[in-house]
Amino acid sequence: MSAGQSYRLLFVSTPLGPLGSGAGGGVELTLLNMLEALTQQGHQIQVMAPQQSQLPQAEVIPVAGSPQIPAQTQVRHTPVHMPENSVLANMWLQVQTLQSEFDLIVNFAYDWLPLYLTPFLDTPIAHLISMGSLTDAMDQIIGQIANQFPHTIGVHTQAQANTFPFAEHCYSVRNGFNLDLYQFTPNPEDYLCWLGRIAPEKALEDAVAAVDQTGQALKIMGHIQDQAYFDQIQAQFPHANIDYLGFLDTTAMQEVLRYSQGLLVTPRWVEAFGNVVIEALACGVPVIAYNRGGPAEIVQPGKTGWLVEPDSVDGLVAAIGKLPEIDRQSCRQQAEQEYSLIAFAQRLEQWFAKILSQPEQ
Ligand code: HBI
Repeated sequence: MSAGQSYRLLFVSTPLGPLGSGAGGGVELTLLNMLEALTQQGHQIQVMAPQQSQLPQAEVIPVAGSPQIPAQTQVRHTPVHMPENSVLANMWLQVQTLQSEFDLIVNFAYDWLPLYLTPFLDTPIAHLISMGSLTDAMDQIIGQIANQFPHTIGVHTQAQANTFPFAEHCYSVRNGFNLDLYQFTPNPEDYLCWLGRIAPEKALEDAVAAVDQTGQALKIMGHIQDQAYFDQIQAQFPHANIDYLGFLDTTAMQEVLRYSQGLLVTPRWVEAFGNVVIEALACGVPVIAYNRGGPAEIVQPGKTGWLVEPDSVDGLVAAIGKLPEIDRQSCRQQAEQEYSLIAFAQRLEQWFAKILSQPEQ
């Protein structure tokens, strides 16, 4: 139990698909980590999510209906989509009925409707915005709620906030992980790792180009979102020593990651956070990252890894040569100090207290 207030919280999940299906991407892991972190602190949480959701330690309020279209598939001027029998609309109709049982509602959807409905509901809503700026319609409605309900727009990093015109109205809660799942490893083997969705915005080709020069092995894990893109990389670097291991669950993934000399993080776009960076640090694995987006706010150059000029393969090669200078214990320590579940819970409690201390609208 935290020293302060114990909250009754309603988590309203992403409408992309059932929890546990992977359809919700990174935000599923964030919801589970928040649920564990805040439950440990004594708060009472209920989760509302699309039917067939699986949740280990909490009951789910299941909701039927059609999923939303993933926002990443949209462009600046794409209009707001609402399918027939929308699960998102069905969820928020139920929220209206249940709202008086809770002190605060936490919205996990990157969608227009929950933001638009905020002034229509009595219970305050904390919106956890899980990606950077993607469309004009979302920017407009998030900005409107950010102005009308101060401190209610939560983000993971300042870099993510800076993609929005209302950056100064965003409240950064960073993220948090169950570090018990990651085993610190003092002595690495002779290979590097690359983790993530295999898609152009993740620029896997730069990591392959770097190890093609250094000669080290590169173990690759993650979901192949674009097979043609992956095939093209392998054709371009036929002699690179790469080993694709598939999409593994956390336990199996960290069993490979923990023995690597370092993790290469090569985003072409502004990563809102960069979960894989924390997962590496938690194993004691130094991180080499392009100096852009969320990863650039996490890696401490010379202490827990190296930041490289964005899109510079030569920069990656030079940093790989400097990995032995990093003390792997420092990497684990940074994860424990800043990204543990208890550190995350404290940031979340401060965020909620700030929202609930606002005068009634
Ligand atoms: N798209 N429409 C929509 N709604 C979401 O909640 C959503 C999304 N795309 C991706 C996504 N959520 C999460 O995978 C990321 O925010 C992490």
